[in-house]
Amino acid sequence: MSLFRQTLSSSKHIIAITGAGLSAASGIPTFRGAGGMWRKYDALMLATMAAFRDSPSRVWQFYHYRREMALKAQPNDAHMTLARFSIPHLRDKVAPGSTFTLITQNVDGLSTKAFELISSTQEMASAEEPHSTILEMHGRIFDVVCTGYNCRYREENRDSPICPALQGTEALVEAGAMEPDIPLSDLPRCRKCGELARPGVVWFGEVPHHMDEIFRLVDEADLCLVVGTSSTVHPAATLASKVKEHGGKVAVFNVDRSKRDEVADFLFLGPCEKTLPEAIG
Ligand code: BJW
Ligand code: ZN
Repeated sequence: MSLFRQTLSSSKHIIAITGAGLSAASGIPTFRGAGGMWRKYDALMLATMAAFRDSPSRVWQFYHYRREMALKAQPNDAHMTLARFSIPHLRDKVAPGSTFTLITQNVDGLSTKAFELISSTQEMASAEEPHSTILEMHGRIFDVVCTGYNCRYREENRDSPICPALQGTEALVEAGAMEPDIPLSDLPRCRKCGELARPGVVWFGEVPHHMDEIFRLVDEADLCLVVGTSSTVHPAATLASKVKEHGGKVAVFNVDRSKRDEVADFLFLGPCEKTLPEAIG
């Protein structure tokens, strides 16, 4: 820990790459752990355009179920620690003038919510200009995007349920009932042109968001915190190795050993809602 603290205090450009394990303590299931199955489907098999084309009704039920869960979830101590760390005057273990950027694969919005909670407390009252950069590379579960080729209208939508036909379908999951086949016309539609809308997340085969910015940050980072990710999905999986290649340090926070954690200079094994506050809080 003391060696990690020394590295932290001498780092100028710090990034964190976070994954589903960050939100596990908020009650949101990870993709590859227990709960990574939704009904009989592997969650990852539903995160593709092919799955959506095959059954928009099934994929929308999957995302409706997760939207309802995310709407009720609260940030945990790991989100709050990262949010506090993103505010320069609350970040007392690092050099003045250092930067911090949170790059998250999560779509649940809990990192943004944590920052909003910190910003609204007294902790911010005497602060200089708040500085927070959260890059949600796999999009947001509360965004909806038009599938119409000439439209592609995107908007935030936190309605619960997102449309009447999906109401109550989340309860069927627990009951193990057959999934209803909801007609296309009753699924979420674009508010501008009326075409079928899709969840505003990044599926396999699609290009993650903010990649130019992320590659620039990776190139200049001298410390990379890798939090609660299995590091199996590209390009996020190899960003820490790129930091390492140009001489930066890597600290991994995970309950378990994870893929590529051999690049870590520091390995904090345990729930990140405990290890992160100890290390950077
Ligand atoms: C705890 C904990 C606690 C639990 N505390 N820890 C190169 C090689 C091979 C394949 C590819 C490649 N490049 C691209 C690909 C294809 C593909 C890919 O990676 N496939 C793999 C399966 C091999 N990648 C893509 O298609 C990506 N696009 C792309 O690369 O475009 C090209 C391009 C890139 C850059 C510039 C220009 C062009 C897109 C990937 C999109 C992934 N989308 C999903 C779904 C999002 C929507 C949704 O949420 O439904 O994103 S898939 C899913 O996996 C989701 C997650 O963000 C992502 C990562 O999962 P994560 O977060 O790591 O979760 P888990 O469950 O795997 O792990 C949880 C971890 O937490 C575990 O380790 C636990 O131990 C730990 N944990 N509790 C600490 N309390
Ligand atoms: Zn549209």
